[in-house]
Amino acid sequence: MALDNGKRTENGPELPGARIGSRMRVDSFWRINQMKGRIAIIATLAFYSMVFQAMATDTGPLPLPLITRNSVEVCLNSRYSQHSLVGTANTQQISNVLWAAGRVPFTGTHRDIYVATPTATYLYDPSSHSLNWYSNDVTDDGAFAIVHESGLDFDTGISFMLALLGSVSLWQSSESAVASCPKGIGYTKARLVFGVQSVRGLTDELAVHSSVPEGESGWLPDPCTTSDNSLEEVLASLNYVSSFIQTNLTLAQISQILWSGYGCTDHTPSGKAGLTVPSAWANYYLTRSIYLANENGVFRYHNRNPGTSLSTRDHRIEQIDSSSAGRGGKRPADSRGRLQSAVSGLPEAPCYIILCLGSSYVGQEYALLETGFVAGNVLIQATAIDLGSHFKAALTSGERTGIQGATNIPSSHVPQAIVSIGPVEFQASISVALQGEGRPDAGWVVPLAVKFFTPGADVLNNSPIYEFKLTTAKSSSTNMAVCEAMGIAPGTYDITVFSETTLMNVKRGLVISATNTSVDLGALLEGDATQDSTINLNDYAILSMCWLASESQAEYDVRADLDRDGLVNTADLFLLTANWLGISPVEVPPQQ
Ligand SMILES: [Ca+2]
Repeated sequence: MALDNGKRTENGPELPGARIGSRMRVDSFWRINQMKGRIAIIATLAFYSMVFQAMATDTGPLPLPLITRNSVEVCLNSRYSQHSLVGTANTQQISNVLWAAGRVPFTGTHRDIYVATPTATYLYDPSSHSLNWYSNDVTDDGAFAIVHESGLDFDTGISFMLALLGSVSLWQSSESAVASCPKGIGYTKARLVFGVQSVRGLTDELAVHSSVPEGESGWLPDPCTTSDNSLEEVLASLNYVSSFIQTNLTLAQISQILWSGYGCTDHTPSGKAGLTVPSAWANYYLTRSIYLANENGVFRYHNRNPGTSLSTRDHRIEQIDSSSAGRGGKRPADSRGRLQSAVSGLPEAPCYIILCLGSSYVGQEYALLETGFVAGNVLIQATAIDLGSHFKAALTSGERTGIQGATNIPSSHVPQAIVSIGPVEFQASISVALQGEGRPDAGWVVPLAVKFFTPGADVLNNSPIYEFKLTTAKSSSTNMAVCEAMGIAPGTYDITVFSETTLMNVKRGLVISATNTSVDLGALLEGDATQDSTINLNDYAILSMCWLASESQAEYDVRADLDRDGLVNTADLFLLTANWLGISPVEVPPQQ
C-alpha cells in the first residue's frame, strides 16, 4: 500500500507524495544479515564510528549507537508506556532508537522508516544509518516520533517493539531517559511517539511465577530477567534465519521465549497487569490466543490466572487436545509436520509459536501491531539465548484454516503469524598447519576428517556428535589449510582433525557460540601412512617400498609422499623421523 497523497491534518503530520527512498529486497537483506556473526558487531560498529563521527544536524549521518550493556531481559521486564510525552531529544537518543527500528526484518516487500521531529520529517536509511529530509511536517506530540506506512502492521509492530526496547535501554546509560508510547488514533500512519523525561528505571524484579506446581503438566520455570548480554549487541546480530537444527527446545528456553513475547511484568497500568509488550488501551489482544507447537503437542500460553482477568498474572501452558476444537477423533500430539504442509514457506523448525487474534479483533490495526510486538520480542530474546527465529505472516485464509485443522486451535482464534524457533546452524572455520617446506600449493588441498565430541570424550573410541569429511584450501593470508564445518549447534565441544597421512589433533573445550567461529587446530604431524594412530615401522615400510618414486611411476604411493610434492624422498623421510613414535591424539593447547 502506498502512502496517501495526504496533507498535514489537524491531528498530525502527513507524509505527502509517493514513497521515496531505498528499499531492500527481503531476500538480499537477510542473506547479508545471516552472514553477520557476532564478530561482525565490532566491525559494524567500528564502521559506523569511522564514517559517522560527525553529529547529525538535520540531515546526514547519525552518531554511532550507544552500547549500554543493559540486557535484553532487563529491558523487557522494565518496559512500560507513558502517554504524556514531552522534552527534547538529542541525536544520540534518536540514533539509538532508529538504529534499533532499522535492524529488524520485515516480511513484506518493503519498509520505510520516517522520523518526525520538531524540525521536520526525515526518511531514515538503515544501511547508512543516516537521515534524509522528507518534508517540513513536524511532530506535535513528544520529542520525536517514528512513523511507518499504514497497512504494514505486523512488520511495523516488529520494528516499533525493537525501537522502544532501544529506548528502554537508554534508561540506564549516559543519556537521559527516553519514554515511549505507540499511538496513532487520529493519525493516518502508525506512529511510535517518544519523550525525553523521567522514567521508573530498569528493574529485574520478576513479577510472575507459574501457578502450576513445579514438574506438573503446564508448569514453566521462572524466566530470567537479567543476563550478561547487551541489548545493542544482540540487535547488531539478530538470528533471523530460515534454517534450524532440529533439536527440541528445553522447558527453560520455552519459558523464556513465551515470557519475552507476552509475559507479565510488575508494571500495573490502569489496574491491569502489564506485559513485555505495549497494548492499546491495555486491551491485550492476544490474551489466551498464543499457541506453541512442539514435539509434545500444541499448548496455549496463559499469562493470566484465573481465566482472562487482565488484573491477574500467571506463566503456564495448557495442552490443547482434539476436544478443544469440538472435533471428533484424537490427532497425534506432534502437529509440526502438518503445520509445514498447511503453510507455504514455513521452515522446518523444532518449535512454532502461533499468534492468533480473536475473530472480533481480526483486521484491527492495534491488534495486528500487537502480533508484531510479540514477534519482535521473541526474535530478540531467541537471539539472546543463541536461538534463531523466522516469521511467516500474511497468511492466506486457506493457511489459517489449515493451521487450525493441524493444531486443533479453536476456530474463533484466527492465526495471524507463525514464529519458527530453533537452534541456529552455526559454522566453524577450521584451520590447520601442514608440515613440509617443499609442499606445493596443490599439496595444501587435502582431505580432512573433522569430528565434534562432547567435552571429555574418548575421541578414539566414542561416537562423535558431528563428523565432517572436508577438503582444505590454502589460505594465502595465514599459510594454513582451511575448510568450513557447517550446521553445528551452539555449545562446547572437543574437536578432532586428521588428514590421510597425519596423526589426529584434538582441541578440547571449544565454545561454538557465534554464527562463524574460527578454530585453529594446530599443526598436523605427518607420517601416519597406515592410519593406525602411531608413527612407526609400519609407516616406514610403506615409505621404503616406494623410495624415490615419482607420481608418474607405478610404485609411487601417495601415502608416503607426506609433503605432496609428487616425489617420495628425504623430505618425506625427515618428516616421518621427526614425528617418530608419535601417537594420536595429539593434544593442542586450548584456544586463547
Ligand atoms: Ca614428497
